[in-house]
Amino acid sequence: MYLVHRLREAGYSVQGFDAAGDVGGTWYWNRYPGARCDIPSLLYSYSWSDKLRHNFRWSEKYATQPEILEYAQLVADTYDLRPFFRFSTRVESARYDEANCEWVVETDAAGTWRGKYLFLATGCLSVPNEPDFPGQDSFQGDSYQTSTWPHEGVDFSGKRVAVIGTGSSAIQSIPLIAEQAESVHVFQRTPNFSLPALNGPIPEEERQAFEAMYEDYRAALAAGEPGIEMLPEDWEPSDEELAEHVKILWNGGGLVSTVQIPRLTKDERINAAAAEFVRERIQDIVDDPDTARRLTPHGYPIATKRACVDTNYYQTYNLPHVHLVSLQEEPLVEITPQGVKTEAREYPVDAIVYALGFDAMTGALTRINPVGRNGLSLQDAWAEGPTSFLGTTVAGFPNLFTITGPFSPSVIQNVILSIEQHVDWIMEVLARAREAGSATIEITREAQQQWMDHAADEANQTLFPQAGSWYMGANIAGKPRVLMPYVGREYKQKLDANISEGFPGLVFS
Ligand code: NA7
Repeated sequence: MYLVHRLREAGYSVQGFDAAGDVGGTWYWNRYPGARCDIPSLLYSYSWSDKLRHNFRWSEKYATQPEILEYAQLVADTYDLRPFFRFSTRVESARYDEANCEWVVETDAAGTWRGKYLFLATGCLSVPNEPDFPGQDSFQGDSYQTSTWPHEGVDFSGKRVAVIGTGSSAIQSIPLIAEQAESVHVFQRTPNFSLPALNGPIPEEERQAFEAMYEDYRAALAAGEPGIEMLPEDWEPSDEELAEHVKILWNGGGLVSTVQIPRLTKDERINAAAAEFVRERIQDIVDDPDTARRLTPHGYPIATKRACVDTNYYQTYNLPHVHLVSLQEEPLVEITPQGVKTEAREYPVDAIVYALGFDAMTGALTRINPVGRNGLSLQDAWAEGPTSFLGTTVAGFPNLFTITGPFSPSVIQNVILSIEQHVDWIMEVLARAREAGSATIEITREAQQQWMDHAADEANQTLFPQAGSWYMGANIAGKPRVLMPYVGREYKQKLDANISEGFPGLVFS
């Protein structure tokens, strides 16, 4: 929406397509009970519009899906953006017409379109990891996916429910499903670290304090700084100081991440202390020692799979009708007409909730599979793993830009911020092309390789590669293993330098 707004302001004609029935992206689709953002809502807002800021009042520290959707709708209404989109329209393919320097886009519901530029703003977590269990079609009860939840909601009252998966979506929804259901069986493949959200209404003084520092906050973001108070990167706490710091964060409902704990995903000692603290809390909270043991994550550093933020997740396992099944101890064999069968036994249920995650960061791009110069498709270009320059453009694909593409920090930082950074950079690039009268804009393979080498360098200084996470593409069979988010610290500075140095690496012709 921000891109369309900027393009229109700059006098371009623009046509948007979205498979969804309305604006909202992730917040349009993910309507499962408990769906929330795990970035504080005051920060999860566009910074480019004071009008929006003044016209919307976030009610809680972490916003619910309905409230974020409402915000997205307000953006569309305020800037009258809907007329620029064709909704319920899926882009099926895109091909670069070299002779005319244009992209040709085929849709399922709105025919074929041509445009000089193609922007893929298709989201990082938008293609569901579809369930593919033997026998699943034979199941006689109701099946749901968290990522494509029925708009009318689901009533689980009196139902025996199975939830498969224990990522963020499951961890948010299980406590609420358990409030309704007769019984819940959670099928867990890998235990996750989850941290208490301590969510609640935003206190008035906090709201005012944020307002008071807002201009400074924006200025900091514009300079590529975090805009919120942080410990210095070279913080070297003693073991005692570290333990105390982690405890304060936990008790204060602070999301444990590199924002609050410097070098959490780089320094083994710091990471181990934080991980151990959370493991101990799981033992404290969960009454049944065997359930606590199975819920306790081991074998990968904390925050190298995205840490979850929850309300009463571990506590829910103390309810007599909630049961944890470890698929490490009893692998899932099949879905039967009656329920879920593991190597140990069959669990009869009335409903199955699949919370299996997404083909993250690249899934939506490779499904459109744009075909660029010399007939090279994105799937072929990425056969060995994705590539990009700054996460915004790909060599061999002139005039194509990605918003929050691989090798940008989008899913590591606040994604709203990434979106703004990408759109702002793209608008600068387009202005330059317009000024020069260029028909094409294309990144060189050398510049792209330099960015990839730099991104790999940054990745290798972290603990992220130690986890089989969606960050690494490890959750999708056959997907190349590479850390897809850019984890360097000075991303905005790199975008700005590219602009101020006259777009090195980009060829305008
Ligand atoms: P996630 O975090 O990718 O979680 C998916 C869960 O589903 C995770 O526990 C997986 O186990 C599990 N999974 C996936 N495939 C299977 C199969 N075949 N069998 C059993 N279990 C399976 O997705 P979410 O939607 O919860 O959250 C995505 C992001 O949204 C989140 O990180 C936030 O950024 C917001 P695994 O760990 O792979 O063993």
